[in-house]
Amino acid sequence: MNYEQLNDLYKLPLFELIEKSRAVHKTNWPKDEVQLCTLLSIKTGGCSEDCSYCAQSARHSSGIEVERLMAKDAVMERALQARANGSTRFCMGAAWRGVRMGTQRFEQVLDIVTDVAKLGMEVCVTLGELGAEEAVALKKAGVTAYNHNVDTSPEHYPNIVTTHTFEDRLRTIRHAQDAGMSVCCGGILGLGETIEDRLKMLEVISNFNPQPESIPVNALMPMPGTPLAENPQVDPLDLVRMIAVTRIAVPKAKVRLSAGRTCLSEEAQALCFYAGANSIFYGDKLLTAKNPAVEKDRALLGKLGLATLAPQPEMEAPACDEEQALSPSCCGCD
Ligand code: SAM
Ligand code: DTB
Ligand code: SF4
Repeated sequence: MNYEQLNDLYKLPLFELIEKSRAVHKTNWPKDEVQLCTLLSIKTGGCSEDCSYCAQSARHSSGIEVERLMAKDAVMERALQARANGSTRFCMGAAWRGVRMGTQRFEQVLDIVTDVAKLGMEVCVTLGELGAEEAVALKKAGVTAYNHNVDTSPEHYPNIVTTHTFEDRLRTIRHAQDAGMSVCCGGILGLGETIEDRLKMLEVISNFNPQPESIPVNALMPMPGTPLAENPQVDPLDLVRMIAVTRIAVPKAKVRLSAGRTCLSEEAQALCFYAGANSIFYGDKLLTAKNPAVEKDRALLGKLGLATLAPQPEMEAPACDEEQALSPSCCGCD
């Protein structure tokens, strides 16, 4: 969808917008299930990049403890725990600018992925920039999806990050798709962007060909010591609107209600699910920040009568849409 179409949807009275997104949701996700994903930071802090929202950048004084790449046994223990708790997707994050073939740390990550992939959960990794070769190696090791967010509009991106570009992000996403991995790509609300920026970000994401398999919608968790530490909380109803428009623009994606749930009431989260969110991060911790307790989330899903989505570790990545590839609004992929 293009910006004008997204903006026309966004401007609708809220109930009218939600009625539309609900209808799209019901057609594509008739069972009202929620995917549970557990996150683990396998390498924390000390990152060379200057993303102004992130506690893990070495350029900010967030006070988090820098940790080396975790040993495989320790990761396996956490993955088994996640599976026992009912998670169907295990997402491993590393605070790196990127990874390179032939380095010891990348070999170590491939070894970890190979073993985690045997546990029957979907495996997602987010390791920063990837080249074509690295993407192929990750796919071969058993990665289901690669998470790499565009985070905001192309126009606002340089106000948020200066050590890499929006184009760099797109290149990595292209490499992940070319290697046959599903792509998990979304953004953050609350970075001082306008509504126009949010919709321009969604325009880019919805024009990926193939469209992403999942879209995390994060609400900024202002981290002490980062340049955005004093940013105000995102209005929960703006989050609901954004989720509804995302559901309509990318009907088959899992729309993940991601960072920031600790500041959302149960009622606001319920409205997000009703508008089209069908995935959450599950477990008391995100990468460095807090997430609602597992018991609290279980109780919430129980109260709403929402079932959980079964894992599909062998699922095919979404296919390229030939018609979209020929249309003028296509992002230029070939
Ligand atoms: N280094 C990798 C990268 O940049 O893609 C992976 C880790 S990075 C922490 C993954 C995503 O987490 C970011 O793209 C951003 O969307 C989200 N994120 C990071 N810090 C956040 C915060 N304080 N609040 C909300 N979302 C955040
Ligand atoms: C995503 O979009 N959100 C997750 C996951 N992908 C890697 C990360 C959220 C991080 C929140 C801040 C923190 O824990 O430091
Ligand atoms: Fe590093 Fe990723 Fe954080 Fe940016 S978002 S500072 S690349 S860990």
